Amino acid sequence: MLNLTKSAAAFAEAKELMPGGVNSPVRSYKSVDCNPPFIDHALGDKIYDIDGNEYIDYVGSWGPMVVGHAHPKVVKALQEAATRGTSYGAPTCIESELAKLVMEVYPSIETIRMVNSGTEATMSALRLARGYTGREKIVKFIGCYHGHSDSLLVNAGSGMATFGVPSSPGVTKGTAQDTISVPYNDEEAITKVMEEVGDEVAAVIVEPVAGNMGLVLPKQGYLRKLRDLTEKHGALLIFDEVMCGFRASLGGAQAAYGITPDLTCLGKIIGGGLPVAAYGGRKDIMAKVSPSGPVYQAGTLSGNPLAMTAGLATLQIITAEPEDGKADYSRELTLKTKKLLLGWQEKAKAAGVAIQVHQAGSMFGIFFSEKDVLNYEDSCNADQEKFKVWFKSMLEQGIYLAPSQFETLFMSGAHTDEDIDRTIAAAEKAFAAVAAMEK
Ligand code: HOZ
Repeated sequence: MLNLTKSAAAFAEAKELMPGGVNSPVRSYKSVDCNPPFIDHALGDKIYDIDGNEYIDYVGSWGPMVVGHAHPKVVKALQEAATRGTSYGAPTCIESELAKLVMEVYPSIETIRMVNSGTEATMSALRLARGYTGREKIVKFIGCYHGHSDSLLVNAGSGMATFGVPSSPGVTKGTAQDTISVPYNDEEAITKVMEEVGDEVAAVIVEPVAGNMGLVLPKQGYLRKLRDLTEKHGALLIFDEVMCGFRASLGGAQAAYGITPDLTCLGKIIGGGLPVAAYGGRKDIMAKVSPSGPVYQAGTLSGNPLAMTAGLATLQIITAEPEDGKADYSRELTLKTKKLLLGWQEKAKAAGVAIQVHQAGSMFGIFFSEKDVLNYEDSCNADQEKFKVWFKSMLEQGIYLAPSQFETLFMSGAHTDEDIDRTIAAAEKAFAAVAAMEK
């Protein structure tokens, strides 16, 4: 039995200090009815709690830790950078270095603005889309989560789905009425909306690979349809690749599916574990951003030298030319992920438990469902009680997963074949626990 005595005491104290004891809701483990391990440190593929338990980590700080925790190259670069001061609020060369590298990997980004979080990136991209088009409405997809700015907290996924409150109190009717939500992967629904009000729509924003209703992949041709419809109606297409950027493929979903959005939002990996996000895209649109143009957006810690350093060091590792005969970084992660999911499928089948697994490069997810999951409704219909039992069994066995079926799991370069074998073996026991629920 996992000993979480110290974590439980730390959580009790934190609950007196912070709402629900946490600074971001899903971390509270409320949805899986147990106390969260309080983390002491993390290294490579592993994360360690204050009770001394070691886990193989597939949360990876919810995505950023693509090269594993405390990678020596990232740590060294950060140590050196810290000795030169931690914030200047003034331009630096490293901002341009990171910008250039991101733009090489994302050719659709012709101009970029660095910000501090995915929320800031999507919020700013929407303001820009409205400023550029002179229109007010935006279209988003049910179960997609784009951070917590008011316009986007309507029918949202992630913690909103986990806690069953997909639209938040505090968002004014005026704001909500400019946000139109449409089911994901439903060509007919989006076509109808665009036919009705397309000329008032500033932007269609989408997670091209949806990661916040669990991992849900776009149907073939769906992203092309969004591109065609937005072009037809003069609306901008915004890809929120905060989660799937550098993951669905090195060049994100836009490279994997061959669709060029007008604007892209990036986050997570771009900061290598420090708070960085960015929005960017077509030059003529980005030219509207202050001080080039009138659309205002600013930030004291934007382009922070430590954050830029961690992002640059991380991107340099994942974009490096592979050594002779080796697959490139992203490909390696994809192959490892595939191996893990094949193992899970095999063990689930042997236990007689129906699951659906999804993969996009190094992102992956599991649903306890007989039928495939294509949208938020399907995701809600998956068996969350089974997920809970499975999750707890995995945690007991030292496998650290996101505590909600509405989140995504991530592979890193630090995960080993041994980790994958251990995780498959743990899943076998966890599926047996799920099977036992039915007896
Ligand atoms: N809910 C976010 C991920 N989809 C962030 C979770 C966290 O950092 O607690």
